[in-house]
Amino acid sequence: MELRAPARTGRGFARALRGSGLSRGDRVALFLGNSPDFLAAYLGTHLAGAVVVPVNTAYKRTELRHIFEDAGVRLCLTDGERRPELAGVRGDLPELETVVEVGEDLEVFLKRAGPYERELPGGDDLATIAYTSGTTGRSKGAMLLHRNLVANVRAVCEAWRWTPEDRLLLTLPLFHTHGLTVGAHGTLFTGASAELHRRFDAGRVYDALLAGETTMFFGVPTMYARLLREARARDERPGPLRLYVAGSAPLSPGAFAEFEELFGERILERYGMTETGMNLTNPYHGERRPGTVGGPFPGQEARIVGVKSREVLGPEEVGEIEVRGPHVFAGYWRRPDATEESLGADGWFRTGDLGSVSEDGYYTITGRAKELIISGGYNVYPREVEEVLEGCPGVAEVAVVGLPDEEYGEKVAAAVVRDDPALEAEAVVHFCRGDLAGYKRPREVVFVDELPRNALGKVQKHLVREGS
Ligand code: MLC
Ligand code: AMP
Repeated sequence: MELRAPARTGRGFARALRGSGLSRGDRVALFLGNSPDFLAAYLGTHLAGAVVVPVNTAYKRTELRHIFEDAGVRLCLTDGERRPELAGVRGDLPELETVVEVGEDLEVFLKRAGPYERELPGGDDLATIAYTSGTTGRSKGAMLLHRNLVANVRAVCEAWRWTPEDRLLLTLPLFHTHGLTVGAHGTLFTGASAELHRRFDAGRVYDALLAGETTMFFGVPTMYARLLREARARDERPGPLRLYVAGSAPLSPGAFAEFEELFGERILERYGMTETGMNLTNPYHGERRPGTVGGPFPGQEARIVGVKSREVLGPEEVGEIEVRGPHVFAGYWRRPDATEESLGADGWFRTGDLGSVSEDGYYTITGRAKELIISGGYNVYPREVEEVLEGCPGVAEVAVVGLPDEEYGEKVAAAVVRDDPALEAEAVVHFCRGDLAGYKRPREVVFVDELPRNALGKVQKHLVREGS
């Protein structure tokens, strides 16, 4: 699938939005797989001055209901695969006036062209509400302004020397930061090209790399693990690429070294998040140091502060990573409390990630201050899974933790106290089916007599992890 900036269709989508009575600031959800239609609708929504709400295609009805309700989505573009899931909650969403499915339905929609004057949104206008898992179990909408997105893509293109001659092999999902605001934005911003795949398939990616037209590949560590497996099984090796980038989860130094051995390339690891886009990067020229994420992108700042003291720490001291710059979001949608907790009046954003910085400016992420599981580059907040499992008949208490996993980095595991001795692990996993995306469902369920608690009654997750 060749990705060309779909200007005509983008404008067509903008006109159709206007024709449907949508105005500036209205929310439009994109709940569909990677495709040129996704990108056309994305650009068209922005051209119409409306706000994009990208939705993870694995989401089930509870997740969908929350996001659509919270964002007040008026129109959704979806595809045949996703439509039934959305149909299951449509009745609960009075604000959702229109659902358009790609294909014939979209063609009809595009004919509804309304008056459209070219009036681009301003830098301070809201561009996107990107939902990111929340500590309370409910995901929060990160408000990204047009100027945040522009600052981010400028910094990325400068740091990685992106040029119009580049051709990116883009297999990351477009509904998340990595695929969208790095992969797609960089391509469109520089006027480069991209080969867009519907989904990541290691064999297909390997073949595409062998074909020799790609200059860049971006992936999460799970994708690199699968590419390494593919390489081990094959004799032929891809020629040199200008740039391989890894991020969204930690890349192990072992994978970095094996990749260099088999592919002859040093992966550039970088660090980002939904609220900020890209924050830290290993250098394009210069040493790419395994196990680190390098230093701030151009025009940005980063620092390490004490978790309790909030004082700035020196080299090699572990604390919370804070970042500041024009890429940092404007706060959480309708959540001033959460915004205040994470975004200081001085502009420093508390990432919730722990790390340290070396004397020569390389940051290392050592852990998380927030209770977060990252499985294959997808974030899972234990509380969200616990809230669903607490409703499972036979479950008295539950604690969800992340355990190390070879393929996905971490996997979701649940320790369950049951009040029905006949309750089985499969039933617990099955119970989540309608409510949680597949990657959030526990891969492991252990039954325990009681959950370890401290004197205040709080579950001690590190003990749960050790016991699992
Ligand atoms: C899929 N499955 C997962 C999973 N992905 N399980 C655990 N963790 C995951 N990440 C499960 C599905 O639920 C399904 O199980 C089964 O695996 C097969 O589904 P699939 O769709 O065929 O999966 P697969 O193609 O194998 O997906 C693996 C993957 C994908 C690595 C290609 O997870 C992926 O695209 N990850 C990238 C996520 C990403 O873009 N993150 C960036 C966030 S932005 P079942 O039981 O349901 O049948 C960010 C900021 C930054 O973090 O810095 O970039
Ligand atoms: P998300 O909220 O989905 O945008 O995920 C952002 C989180 O992914 C960050 O807060 C980090 O915990 C994690 N992350 C991103 N890149 C890296 C990386 N290179 N190494 C370790 N963790 C990362």
